[in-house]
Amino acid sequence: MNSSSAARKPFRRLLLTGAAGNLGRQLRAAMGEWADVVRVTDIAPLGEVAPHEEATVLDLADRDGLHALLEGVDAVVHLGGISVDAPFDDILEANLRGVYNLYSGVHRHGVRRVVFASSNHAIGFHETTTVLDADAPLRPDSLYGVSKCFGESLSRYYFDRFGLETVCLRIGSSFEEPKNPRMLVTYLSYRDFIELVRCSLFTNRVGHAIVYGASDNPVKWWDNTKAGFLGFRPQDSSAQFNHLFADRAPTTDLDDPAQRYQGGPFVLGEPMERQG
Ligand code: NAI
Ligand code: 15L
Repeated sequence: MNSSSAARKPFRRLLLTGAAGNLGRQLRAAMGEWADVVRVTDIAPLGEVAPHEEATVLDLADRDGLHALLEGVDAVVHLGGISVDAPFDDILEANLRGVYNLYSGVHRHGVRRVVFASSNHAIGFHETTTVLDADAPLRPDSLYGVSKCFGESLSRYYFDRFGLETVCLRIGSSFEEPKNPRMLVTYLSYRDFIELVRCSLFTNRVGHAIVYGASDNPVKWWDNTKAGFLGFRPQDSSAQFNHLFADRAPTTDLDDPAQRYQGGPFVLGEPMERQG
């Protein structure tokens, strides 16, 4: 092997949306190992831009702007959008219009694959006493969860109609550490998150896949057997954080909806409208 072929990275150009966010910031360095050029975009400032990065501040609701970013891209990691429950009009622009703009551009520019950050809130109204796999019916727990169901359905349509591949990541709770007892079940370490994205980008032929994003935690609500072809093997576990909640052990008070359902406190919200 000569030195130029040894230096070649697997992808020529990747696009990362939501690059200024919590998980986007974790992924940027890793993506630099995977692609010669990483286009990073967000509505928020993108901070220091590495030599391999091309940075654009953009609202996902700007269809023409987003389409321009998709030209010449091999694959997209779509993390951008509102990441908690919010008024309908905000969800509409960032998560519904945003994901439509993405897929219309991906199709137009012949991009081969999308890794879509869905969420456990797409299935949050399933009970905590059940274990779900990729075929579990959607049961969103919030307008936010509904927007993730829309993204999953839209990606399914683009796969069935055009063969455009997507891996939908139903991410649990990916933070530095669990913030409450529920997250001992839903915790996904940053290292495991990066590995899940890597598997989703590098596996040959994924079709349209649903995979749950959780570390190898002691208690599990999700079974990834049907996504086994991705080869995702979490390395971390929330067990190391048990001591944080020693005085607040997870309970299963089925009279409390926030404990009865997997979505936790999200199930107690109500559809919101923007004031003024
Ligand atoms: P985050 O809120 O930190 O990052 C989302 C990013 O999207 C932000 O930087 C924000 O500025 C950007 N954004 C919002 N509206 C936008 C718009 N209209 N146009 C362009 N950019 C916009 O969230 P985080 O934790 O990084 O999550 C990333 C993705 O993963 C999100 O889609 C979230 O729904 C999903 N997810 C995250 C989980 C977690 O535990 N971190 C759990 C489940 C899903
Ligand atoms: C999500 O979808 C959110 O983006 C994140 O902020 C957490 O709330 C997470 O789910 C969770 O369920 O803990």
